[in-house]
Amino acid sequence: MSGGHHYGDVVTFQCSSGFVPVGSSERTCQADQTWSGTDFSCHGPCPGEYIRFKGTCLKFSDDKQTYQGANDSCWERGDGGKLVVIKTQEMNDFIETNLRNMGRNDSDGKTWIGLDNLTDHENFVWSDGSALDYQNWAPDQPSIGTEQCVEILPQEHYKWNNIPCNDSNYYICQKGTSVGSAWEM
Ligand SMILES: [Ca+2]
Repeated sequence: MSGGHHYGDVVTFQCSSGFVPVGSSERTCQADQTWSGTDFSCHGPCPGEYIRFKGTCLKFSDDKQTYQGANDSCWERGDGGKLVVIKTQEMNDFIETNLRNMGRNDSDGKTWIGLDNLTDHENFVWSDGSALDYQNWAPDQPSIGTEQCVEILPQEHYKWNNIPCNDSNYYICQKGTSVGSAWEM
């Protein structure tokens, strides 16, 4: 445990003005020498049409594109964004809620996520290069064959399906934010 803290010590954190706190602002040194709660960090504002999810920013497209077109759109018009990487059930639920609120609740609302096997033909890999750990496939997916890109199916309880990459879908871009200092009080 850093900083010479002892069992029972409590530390509180805060962010500089203009930065958004993520994680536990109060953490207690526990008997096993770990801190309670989750890592605390401070994040800058989300740009333009992006909305915040924890320490990251998401943008739900208004238009439909091929998988490659969606990638290009996130990068160029999103000023360096990528197709979304979904690592937790909590993030998957957040995306589902937003799609529902936008009325994307049937097969017209199919939405690309940043998952494909275009580079590694054996495995689906996220757009940030990370491996597929959390998964939310629809029944019998991913199907075998040439369906190399992954979409959310609103009509299948928002679960995932691999599909040919030249289909035209809505898409979700993701950007990180600037990270500010967390001040220990
Ligand atoms: Ca499929």
